Amino acid sequence: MAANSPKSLGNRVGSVQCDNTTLHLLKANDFVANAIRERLKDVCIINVCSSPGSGKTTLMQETGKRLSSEMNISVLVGDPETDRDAVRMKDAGLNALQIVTGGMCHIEAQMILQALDHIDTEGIDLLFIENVGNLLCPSAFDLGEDYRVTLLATTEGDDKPKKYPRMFLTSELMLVSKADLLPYVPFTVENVTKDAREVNPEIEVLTISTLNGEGIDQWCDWLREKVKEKKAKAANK
Ligand SMILES: Nc1nc2c(ncn2[C@@H]2O[C@H](COP(=O)(O)OP(=O)(O)O)[C@@H](O)[C@H]2O)c(=O)[nH]1
Ligand SMILES: [Mg+2]
Repeated sequence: MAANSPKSLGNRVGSVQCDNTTLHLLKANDFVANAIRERLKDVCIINVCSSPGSGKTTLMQETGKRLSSEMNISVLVGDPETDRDAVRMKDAGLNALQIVTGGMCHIEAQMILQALDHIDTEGIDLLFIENVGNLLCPSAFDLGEDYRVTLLATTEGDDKPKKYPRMFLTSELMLVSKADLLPYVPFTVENVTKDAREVNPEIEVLTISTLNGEGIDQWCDWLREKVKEKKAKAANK
């Protein structure tokens, strides 16, 4: 860090640009991520990210209810401790395996590769990876996914895409979740979409609520399309 660290600034508000010392670790991660892609050539892999509590597990449960009859879905879910989310998803009829990261704030590709040895990958159409709740660290780790989907709940404030730009820059889709709460919170979908697109002009945006069903049909259609595309791509190779 530069000599004029925050301490030397006294109590003044400021910002310090830190050197990135993790690049070599990420190269190793990317190598494993490519091995995952190679192994699951015809499986559509979706890395689902967000802060804790934005509604990832609830969305997986709802998606399972709607799509399990037409495709084979499995979920790998990461949390620092407990298997609570995997239990919730199994109760909803999904094949789910918990990855306990032992306190780590993100999932790394090697954790996915290890987990794959514990699930039957034969015939899977769609593999969800529910990442550890965190808008920062998971953004740096490629898990071999085809798409990264980031939820941002209306209760979190519409200023997050610019504060955590890498998460939104590396996501193909932003789901504005808990839309049922929009009448009660200071959050506008227009502002969050504008900020997210200034970070990543390509990002798609969908507004959803698992409570009242808003946007869930569109979300399921998006998934159907991506699964179809992945299978077509694998068949053409
Ligand atoms: N109002 C509202 N609450 C939701 C919605 N989706 C999830 N929740 C609630 O938000 C809390 C956190 O959800 P969860 O799925 O565990 O979030 P995760 O930590 O991102 O996996 C739970 O109490 C859910 O019932 C939604 O669409 N609307
Ligand atoms: Mg969860």
